[in-house]
Amino acid sequence: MGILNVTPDSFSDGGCFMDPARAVARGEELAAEGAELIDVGGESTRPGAAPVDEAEELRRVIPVVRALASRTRAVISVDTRKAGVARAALDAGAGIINDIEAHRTDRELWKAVAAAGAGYVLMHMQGTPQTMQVDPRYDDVVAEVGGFFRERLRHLEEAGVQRDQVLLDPGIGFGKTLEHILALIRGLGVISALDRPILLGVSRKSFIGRLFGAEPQQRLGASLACALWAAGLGAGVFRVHDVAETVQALRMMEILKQRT
Ligand code: 9MG
Repeated sequence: MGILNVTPDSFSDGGCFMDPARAVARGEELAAEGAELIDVGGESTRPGAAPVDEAEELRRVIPVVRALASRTRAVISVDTRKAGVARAALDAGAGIINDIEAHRTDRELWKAVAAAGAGYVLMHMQGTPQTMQVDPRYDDVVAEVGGFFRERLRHLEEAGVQRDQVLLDPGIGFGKTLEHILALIRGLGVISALDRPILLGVSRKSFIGRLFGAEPQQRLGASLACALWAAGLGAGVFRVHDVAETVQALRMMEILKQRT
C-alpha cells in the first residue's frame, strides 16, 4: 500500500502533492513501483495535526481518487474519519476505507462501507490525533489491542460490515510509546490469530527516528526490517512511502522461503 498524502502538513510528504495533477502522477508512480493499493489521505493524522473540514477534505481527495481509480489497476484506499468523505470516495471508485478512528461514536461511516461492500481498515488508536501521544498507557498493549479488535469486529458485523471486509491494523504511533510499539510489532502473532489480514504502518515513523536519531528520509532500513519481521508473523499489507524497495525486500524473502 503506497502512501499518497494530499495534505500540506503530513510528516514525510506534507505539501508535496497538493496539486491534483502531481498527486495523480505520484499515485501512478506508486502503482508502477508495485503498489497494489494506494492510500489517499486529505487530513494529516500526525500527533497534534489541525483538523480539516469536510468540504476541504472532499476538495483535496475526490478528484485524485477518481483519476487514480480510472488510470491505475491499484485498489484505491481512502484514509478518512468522515462518513461524507467515505461515501463520496466510494462513489468515485475507492475500494477501501482506512478508518484510523475505528468509528467509535458515529455509525454512518460503517453504513457507507457496508452499503458499498468495500474493504475496511480497522485501526487501533488510543485517544485522538490531538491527544494520543500525551502519556499513553496500557497494562498489556498486545492483549488490549487484540481485545479491541475482537469487540470492534462484533460491532462492525452488527452494522453490516462482514469480517471478510476487514483488515486489522495495530496503529503504530497512534497513542503508543516506543515500548508499546516494539511490543506490538514483536507480538503481531497474537493479532494474526484473529484470522484477518494485518496491515502495518511503520514507514519512516518517528519511533525509528527516536531509536536511531534519523530524519524521515533516512528511516528506510528500519522500515524494511519491520516489514520483513511483520511479514514473518503474518502481516500481509504494508503502508509505505518507499514502494519499490519494500516490494523488492518482500519478494526476496519469498524467494528465500521457496528454497527451504
Ligand atoms: C493514515 N495513517 C497514518 N499512519 C497509519 C497507519 O499506521 N495505519 C493506517 N491504517 N493508517 C495510517
